[in-house]
Amino acid sequence: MNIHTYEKAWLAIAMVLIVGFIATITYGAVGPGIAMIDDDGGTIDPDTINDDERFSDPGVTHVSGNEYNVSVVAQAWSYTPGEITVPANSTVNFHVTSRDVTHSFTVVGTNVNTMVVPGQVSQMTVEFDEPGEYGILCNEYCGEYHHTMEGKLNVVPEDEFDLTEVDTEAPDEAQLGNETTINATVSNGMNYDLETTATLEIGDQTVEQDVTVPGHGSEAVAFEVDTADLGTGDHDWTVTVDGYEDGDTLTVTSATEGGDGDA
Ligand SMILES: [Cu+2]
Repeated sequence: MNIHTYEKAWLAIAMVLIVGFIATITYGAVGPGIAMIDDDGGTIDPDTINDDERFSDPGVTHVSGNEYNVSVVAQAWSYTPGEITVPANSTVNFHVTSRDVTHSFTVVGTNVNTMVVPGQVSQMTVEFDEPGEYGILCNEYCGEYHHTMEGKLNVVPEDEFDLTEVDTEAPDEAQLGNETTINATVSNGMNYDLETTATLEIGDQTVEQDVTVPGHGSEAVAFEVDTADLGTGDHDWTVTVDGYEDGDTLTVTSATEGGDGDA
């Protein structure tokens, strides 16, 4: 059979186009890591999210090395936590679920964009190389204030990142001459030990205590304060650990006023 040269040329071009179209569609479907929501992340009862260990305390947890888990709960019309901070050069596994209706979890300027369906846990893994700030928003219309549903993702330089927290507990009042205790709890969200120093500043006194906090744990630090050194009056105090601080005011009353009131 004799095929005309132009006919052959057009057949060849048509074949190239067909193969090209199939290739671009295949790349678009699997190349950029786009996936349909499925039950990989597991299911969850939306009514008992607060009791579920994955979401009872949503936020950032250190897995190991430069890998972190971030759990997020979406609800009309906010995300919990509203602000997420992770270090640069990290691999982040997001787990997101909804408390009420269908939302989305979209990190603007990245390819993080998933539907968030009540009863399902959406899961994505993303690498963040450079520090930066990203907006988070909801792409699924979810009610009257849908347009206000937003969050923030901060990718900070590695040396500015940690998961240290400090909480304190102390009496508001003490009687002059008595000892009182200011208790601090230092928690460490990383999975290795944190060796650091807790510093109490009260009046013109500074007391330091070295503390080693186990990975994913917390450690109590007790500061004994002698009120005789402070004198009566209000004394502001702070406990500082690695730039994090918590504090309050201690009122020292004279032995005759206040106190038990049975003078
Ligand atoms: Cu929404």
